[in-house]
Amino acid sequence: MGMNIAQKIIWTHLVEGKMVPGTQIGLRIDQTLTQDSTGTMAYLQFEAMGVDQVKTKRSVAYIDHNMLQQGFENADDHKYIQTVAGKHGIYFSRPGNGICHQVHLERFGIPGQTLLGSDSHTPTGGGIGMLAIGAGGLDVAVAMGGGTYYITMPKVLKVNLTGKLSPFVTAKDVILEILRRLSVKGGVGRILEYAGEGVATLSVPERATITNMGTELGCTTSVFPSDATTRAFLAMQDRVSDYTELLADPDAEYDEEITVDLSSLVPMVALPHSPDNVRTVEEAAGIRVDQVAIGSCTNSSYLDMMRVAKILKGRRIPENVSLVIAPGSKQVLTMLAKNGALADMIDAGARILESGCGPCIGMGQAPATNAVSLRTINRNFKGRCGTTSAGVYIVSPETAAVSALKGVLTDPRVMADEADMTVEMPEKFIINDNMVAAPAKNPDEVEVVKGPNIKSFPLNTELGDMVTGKALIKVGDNITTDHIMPSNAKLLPFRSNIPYLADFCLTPCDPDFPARAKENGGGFIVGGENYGQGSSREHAALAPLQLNIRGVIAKSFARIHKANLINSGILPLTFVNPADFDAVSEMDEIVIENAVDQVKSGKVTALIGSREVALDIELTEKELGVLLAGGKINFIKNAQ
Ligand code: MIC
Ligand code: SF4
Repeated sequence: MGMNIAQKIIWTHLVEGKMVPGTQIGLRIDQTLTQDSTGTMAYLQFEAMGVDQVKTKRSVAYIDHNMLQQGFENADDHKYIQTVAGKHGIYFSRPGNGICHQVHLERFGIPGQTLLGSDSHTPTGGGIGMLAIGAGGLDVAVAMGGGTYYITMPKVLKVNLTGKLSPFVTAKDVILEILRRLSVKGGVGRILEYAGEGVATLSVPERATITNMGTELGCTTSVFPSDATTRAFLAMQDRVSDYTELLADPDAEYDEEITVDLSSLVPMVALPHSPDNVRTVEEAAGIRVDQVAIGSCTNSSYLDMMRVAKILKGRRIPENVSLVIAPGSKQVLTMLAKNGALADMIDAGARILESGCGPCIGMGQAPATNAVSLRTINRNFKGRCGTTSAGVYIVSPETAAVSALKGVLTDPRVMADEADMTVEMPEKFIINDNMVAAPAKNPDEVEVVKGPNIKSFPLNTELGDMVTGKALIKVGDNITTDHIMPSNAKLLPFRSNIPYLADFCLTPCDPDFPARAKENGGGFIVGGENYGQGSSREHAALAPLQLNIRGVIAKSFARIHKANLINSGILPLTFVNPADFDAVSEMDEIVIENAVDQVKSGKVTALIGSREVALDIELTEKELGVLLAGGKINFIKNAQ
């Protein structure tokens, strides 16, 4: 029987297990990436493992998130990452070089290879046929040390693309349509593999937009074939030698299949406050727009920026709209500067930001009170932009640019006759890697610099037989990591300081949670479906650990967050009967007796208040070992 692309890459990297969905597999990791907001923790953990030089084919440390430097903290973190990278064989992409996913696609990604990144949008690499997976920093640290990466073998969902996109309908609209159909938890336990005649009509940046935002479906990753279009893209990057063809076999089988007809799609928008709250732009048109932000790892490629420039050229942004644009990489920015497109943007009234995540993660450009902000980003969780009362709408760059000009949310097809949208990909991109520092030739001479804001991370202890505590908070469905460990310009500088961050844990849900957790000496969190969706930040597990959280009892978990809880030794328990969730009240006493044996058996009975409640704990063999040891660091230490 033939194989699909996901199976082919898994098969060539399989270290342990069989490719049976739902069972544990171990993968060899070729490449890793980190960014600064998760990177400091990943490198502290890497250092704790005592490995001298990375064992991967290529590891890159990017600085792209914590770019505002209002104090010494971010700058200190950059220095730490630069020195630790240089010492251990890791390439260092300097601040200003661009957003990790965009730069990795341009300069480092290789079809057919595996990439593990400490950022949930690592699947961007699927746009050139990589098996690119987001994970917590500790898992990435282990992979840098040559360790196997364990996951549950996902199902492969074939997304059959037919037809061709119409003018002003974009890759962003494709993924918004899929989110509309499948929801933010529709991808859990799945890899989305794109196939069909429509694939050839999409360029690499367009494919990367789709795989990037596949993350919002909760899937393990998304992947496109590596074909003539991929080859041409790599040639433009002077990297044709990195190309290998990677196609599904004609008789490949898939676990599931959906079809998306590109020809019938129209511009789409995700309304506040969830990426799956999708409507057509036509349905939502007319909403007043205060701010428009174009950029982020989803939509900041040369192609995106050129289309925006074409729309803006010779026109003017009205005075009640603020338009900010952040090109995704130094390469993109340089190209725009040289071909005049940047001048067209500036001329129209756009504010140009440096190449980085910027507004997407609330690092500046927080909108005004009650403002409407149109953004080309991938997630619009409440408060993520820095202003809780603002409504963030997710759209394509075309919809964003046209709406910026009109001052209201507008279907970009109204400009079909006015703007010529033909954008040719360049024959060669401008290549200048002078913002990437190669690892040190003499690692022994590199001194790793740690500023005063870098604090050690909390460590759990091995699982005891009696686990008790109160239900300190009860939250609803789809709680994001932005709720659990908020990120914004005020908090991101403390990503290396868990004790400080812990005081903000779950505060968007309940400002008193950290104080209550401290007063009670820790306890449990109770959640609904898809608890922990969103980011890969392990801070969403480490901050609860700092507050002595022993377990999270939820209806279901998002993949990366569950792995991060396990890595921190926190029990991820699920209700056997979801109705039991309703019966739990905040401050109920929870008692799990005989915890070690119960956890080993996968079935846990807990006394919650006065009721016995049946819980599941679904763990692979490896995860069980990690949890019993009190987290991955302890597990690794015990094995040494
Ligand atoms: C995000 O988009 O939420 C982030 C910030 O890039 C995170 C990483 C982080 O929290 O540092 C992600 O997607 O993993
Ligand atoms: Fe950066 Fe936003 Fe992409 Fe996260 S989603 S990596 S914050 S641009």
